Amino acid sequence: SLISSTRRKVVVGLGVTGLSVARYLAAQGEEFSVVDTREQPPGLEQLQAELPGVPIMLGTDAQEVLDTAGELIVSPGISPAEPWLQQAVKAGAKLCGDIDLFVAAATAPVIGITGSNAKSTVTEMLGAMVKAAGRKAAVGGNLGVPALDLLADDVEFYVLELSSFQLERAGALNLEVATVLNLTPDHLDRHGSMPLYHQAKHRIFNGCAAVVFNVDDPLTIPPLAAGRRQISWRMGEPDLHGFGLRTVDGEQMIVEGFEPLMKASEVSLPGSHNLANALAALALGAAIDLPRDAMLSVLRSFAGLEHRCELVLDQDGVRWINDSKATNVGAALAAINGLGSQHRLILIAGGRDKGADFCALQSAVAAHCDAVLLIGEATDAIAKALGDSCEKIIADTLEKAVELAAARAQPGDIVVLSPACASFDQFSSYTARGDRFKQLVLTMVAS
Ligand code: UMA
Ligand code: ADP
Repeated sequence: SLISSTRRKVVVGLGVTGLSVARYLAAQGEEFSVVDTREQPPGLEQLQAELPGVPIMLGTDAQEVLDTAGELIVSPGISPAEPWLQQAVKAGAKLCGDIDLFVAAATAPVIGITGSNAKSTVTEMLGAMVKAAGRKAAVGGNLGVPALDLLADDVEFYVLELSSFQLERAGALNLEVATVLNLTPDHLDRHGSMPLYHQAKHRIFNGCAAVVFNVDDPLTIPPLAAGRRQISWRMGEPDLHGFGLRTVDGEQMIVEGFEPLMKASEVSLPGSHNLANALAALALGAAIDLPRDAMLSVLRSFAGLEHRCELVLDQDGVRWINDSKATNVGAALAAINGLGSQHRLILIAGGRDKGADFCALQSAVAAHCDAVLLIGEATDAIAKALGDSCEKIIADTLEKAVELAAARAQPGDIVVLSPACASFDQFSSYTARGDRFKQLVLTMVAS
């Protein structure tokens, strides 16, 4: 409208995203200002050094700037439901996110990947597949490099991990390929309910050309897929043109329709949850017509990401595994079921509760865990939810948990940090938590 075109753009929230938005707007020659509710937001010094002329307002006195803005480009860290944002929207400002600016500027096809878990793993797998096919991929978004910092003329495919926070404020993204990998409860403290969380995730499908989904999981299937290219996968015999698993001559094979592609046992990453990830990556690669050989070679060699079921130490028959990235119940369940089918587990869990239902852990813990060592704020909630399904030990800190686990572990056991919680009660991030775990194991346990 006339009003919004004469009003200013305002970057709301600095941090990694706000900085990338500021850089992009400055490169476009746009006038804009930056606001952040924090007095010392991350990225402040960098912004002042890189773009010295940009007006910055910190703290709580920015309401007038917000109310008179044309467009608010809001960081994923801030809920659009904040009253001060809603007031600005009522006063005439349009609200969007960095991904809206990104898709408007990108000239190569964009593949968007969301889900409660496995986003980073599948995003990196698909990126590696594009590269193995000899094509130039730019990989980032919610993981690694923020989307707008990826923009470059020579990119052939953008592979983006997208979070529910990024999607809830996005308009029609018109992606080349979009997928929701899986949907289990997470971030309910922010989204309020599963239906609202589901709705935020499914915004990824708005206007997309092709969809990839798990036929067995209704929560991954877009309601209005007609007219779009559809490629499905499932952890079992697939649809005629989908990807899945079939037993051929006694051997479990990854297949496309009826055609065997490779042995499932050749997939480099451990656990059945990673077979699901392999199938999703294949379906995404097929949606952009990548050559099959390139995709399969990546599945055979992919090294996996740090902090996701990462082997730290294998000593005296005990394996120590860092799965600090398991910040919700669904991810912890994947680790317990995936690793527990072959080994007795000592599980280290707990941290900041995001409003999760820990009862969902009960049967898997009862089946696979010798003991659960509890740390952090969620200790009581998890202990209560687990009931008498296994031995629970209150460890409070990660250090104490490692000490207790070392005293208890027997040859053949796996000690796994798979917290089912956010890290922010005791650590600055899940990476800091995982790094600390590895350091403790390597100093207190390794000989
Ligand atoms: N905040 C304020 N006031 C503000 C702005 C932010 O208080 O004005 C606080 C909020 O509590 C918010 C926190 O700061 O939760 C984080 O915001 P930030 O400015 O530090 O965020 P960025 O640095 O821009 O990082 C964001 C993503 N963070 C979130 O979505 C919370 C990063 O994902 C992402 O990598 C980055 O953009 C680049 O795209 C992190 C994440 O935890 C890794 N994502 C969640 C997840 O994966 O589960 C969704
Ligand atoms: P995201 O980016 O969605 O957080 P990651 O690939 O970083 O996903 O993995 C996050 C957590 O989820 C890790 O603890 C990992 O072990 C677990 N995980 C990996 N694949 C799956 C899956 N298919 N289902 C459930 N959990 C998974």
